[in-house]
Amino acid sequence: MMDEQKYLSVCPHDCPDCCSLVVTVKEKRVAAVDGNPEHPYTRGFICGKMRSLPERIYSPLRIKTPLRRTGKKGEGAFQPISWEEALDEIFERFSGIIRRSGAEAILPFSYGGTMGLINRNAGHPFFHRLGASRLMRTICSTTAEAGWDYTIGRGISHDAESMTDSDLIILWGINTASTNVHILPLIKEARHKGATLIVIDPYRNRTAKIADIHIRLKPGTDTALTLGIMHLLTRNQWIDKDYINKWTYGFDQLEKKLGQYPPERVSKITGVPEEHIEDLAQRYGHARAPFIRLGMGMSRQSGGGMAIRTVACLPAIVGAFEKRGGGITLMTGSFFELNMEAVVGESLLGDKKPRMINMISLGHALTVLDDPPVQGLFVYHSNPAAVVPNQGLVVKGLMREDLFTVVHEQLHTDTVDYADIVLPATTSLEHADIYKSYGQCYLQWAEPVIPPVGQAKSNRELFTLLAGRFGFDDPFFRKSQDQIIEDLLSPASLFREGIDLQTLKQKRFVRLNVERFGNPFRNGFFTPSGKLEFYSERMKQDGLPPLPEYTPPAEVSEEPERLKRYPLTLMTPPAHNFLNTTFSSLPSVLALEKRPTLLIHPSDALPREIQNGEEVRVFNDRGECRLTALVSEETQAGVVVAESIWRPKDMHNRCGINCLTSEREADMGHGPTFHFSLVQVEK
Ligand SMILES: Nc1nc2c(c(=O)[nH]1)N[C@H]1C(S)=C(S)[C@@H](COP(=O)(O)OP(=O)(O)OC[C@H]3O[C@@H](n4cnc5c(=O)[nH]c(N)nc54)[C@H](O)[C@@H]3O)O[C@H]1N2
Ligand SMILES: Nc1nc2c(c(=O)[nH]1)N[C@H]1C(S)=C(S)[C@@H](COP(=O)(O)OP(=O)(O)OC[C@H]3O[C@@H](n4cnc5c(=O)[nH]c(N)nc54)[C@H](O)[C@@H]3O)O[C@H]1N2
Ligand SMILES: [Mo]
Repeated sequence: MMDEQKYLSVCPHDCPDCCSLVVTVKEKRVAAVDGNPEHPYTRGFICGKMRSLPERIYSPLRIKTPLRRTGKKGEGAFQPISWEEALDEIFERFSGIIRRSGAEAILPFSYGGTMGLINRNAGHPFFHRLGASRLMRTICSTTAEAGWDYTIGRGISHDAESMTDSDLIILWGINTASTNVHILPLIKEARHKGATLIVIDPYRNRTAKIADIHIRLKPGTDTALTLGIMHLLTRNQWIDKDYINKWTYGFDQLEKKLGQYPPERVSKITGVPEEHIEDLAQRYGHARAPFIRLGMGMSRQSGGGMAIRTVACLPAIVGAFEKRGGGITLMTGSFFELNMEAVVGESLLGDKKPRMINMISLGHALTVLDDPPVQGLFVYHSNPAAVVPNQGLVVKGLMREDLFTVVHEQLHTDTVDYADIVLPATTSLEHADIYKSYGQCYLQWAEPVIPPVGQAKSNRELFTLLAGRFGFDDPFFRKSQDQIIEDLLSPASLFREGIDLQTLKQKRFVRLNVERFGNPFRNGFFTPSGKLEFYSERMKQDGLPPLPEYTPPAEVSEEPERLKRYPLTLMTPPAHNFLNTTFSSLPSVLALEKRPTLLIHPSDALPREIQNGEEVRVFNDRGECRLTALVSEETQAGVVVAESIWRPKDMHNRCGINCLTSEREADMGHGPTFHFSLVQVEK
């Protein structure tokens, strides 16, 4: 009989679902990965991407030994070296840089390859101790979090599982059918009981296709749409006065503003017909328990923080926060109440106050920044050559002969091509870790199910070795894995009551004590006033408008002339079969995703004589991409959509989609504006 065993694990990828996995191992090799049927949120199924994990683990692109560059930067030619040699070289080169220019000339760069708390953060203590420049990790959620925090006070949301009892579900700026599929069974359950599903999105994404109603607004106009809904709710008195009086702050000031947002004006701004705005307000105002699942989409706009904040205000107007099945979810991460210092090690900074560098400005940091210029770059679990905006500038920086670049990776990515030293990384099935989630309420633990492939080492092993090589003898670097977990779990927390190291290791997943249908704000909000803040004094202090207020997309308003050269708005939301760039090099996945495409409306294609299936040039001042046109009414006139992120090396001239996006920061939280770039399209 073939030796076949099943083990539990956890999906490590950057996705709110954080699935519990059942892994089949045959003769020490991973043969299959499935969803755990015992896990209430995973419900026995996983996305297609994760099914291809075995193909990824044993991919011919897998990095199995440390490597030293032999060819030119960007060529991707390397020769194997030993771990000893690699660590020695990193020590020598970094020490030289520190002697010449100080430790701030070294920049760590990491993001979301793994969500495991131990490995994700494993480099932080090392770089803090070194005194390296600090990376502001803004590329994904900080803008949304900032908008939410000003309004609600803390990253706590309703448990998404409670939407099964809602009669009106709104998926707002979120492509659930692709980006967080485990919401679908919850929606199905609610619809079975009669709920209506509304999707609010500039294009007809996979999720809009299964909705009852699709509201197709112009990108970056959610604040105006929401204020228009509020205008109608208050004008028609479809509001919950008692709730507003008891649990909100600044309603009078808000109400005065709402006069500026009648349906006629809102329709002009958003492109949504007046009768659709009226219908939306009517449904929201009359629903028994309306539930909003808010995504990241609108936060990737210049007014993204304000948009998130404004939508977060909406449930308070109708008192939806306290209705069973009603409410709103953005993120659930704060429920876990972990002591992140246990992994992050800020204490190791001591008196040092190294400069902060925003990751979305990596191009600028590598080419313009001075005093000192960045001379050492250490990339781990991220693929900056592909995922960071203004790719042209990023690559210019990575090509610098005087930049010493180390990349710790599982597969040979675009970023690896620019490395001086490459280090092999384990996958989640080869190392242990603890996982929280940003979309559900289960804490999970995973042990390795196979030995490391080749000479791969986990992030934690790598940085423990490096700390040793640099002679850092702080007790922090000698903590055992169990000690780290106990430290993480150390703060007293009602949500985590009864969850300790033993229960976690034994049960593998434990639900937090978050009441499934409860109102997490029943004792108030986490703002200075203890209420939901329509008016925010903190925003005023931070130089932002204290009340919800629409501002047009910055790329247009700052230079209206730009529209003449680049009349189309490009959005770059995630592709169904990729996870950022992870999985985008696997043959089976590429066969499904086919080719990099550009969705373009017939009214924009026609005057440009663009036929369906033709190659087009998409360009602006920052760069140019070649994509295959999909002429379709699934997008609106004036808006083109490139589902992303394809590997730049699979594209013309190695120009990935981020050749077109900008380093511009959104209004709050220093996050990117991936879904608004003005472009021109030509045959
Ligand atoms: N298949 C797949 N799943 C993923 C990922 C992936 O790459 N592929 N990435 C993962 C990661 S890291 C994240 S952060 C999440 C992100 O997943 P989501 O929260 O879904 O966020 P986005 O995909 O950025 O955008 C969602 C939708 O917002 C729309 N949108 C863009 N601009 C606006 C706007 O101004 N207003 C409104 N209302 N909508 C707008 C886009 O068209 C898109 O359909 O997904 C995770 N899951
Ligand atoms: N145009 C555009 N750009 C975007 C977005 C968009 O919507 N549009 N989305 C943005 C978002 S939301 C995000 S979160 C970022 C994501 O940006 P990244 O976090 O850079 O995501 P990935 O491209 O998936 O790259 C992660 C890499 O980590 C590696 N990896 C995985 N696990 C480990 C590990 O344990 N150790 C090490 N050393 N390596 C590991 C994987 O092989 C992979 O190459 O991209 C952003 N970029
Ligand atoms: Mo993300």
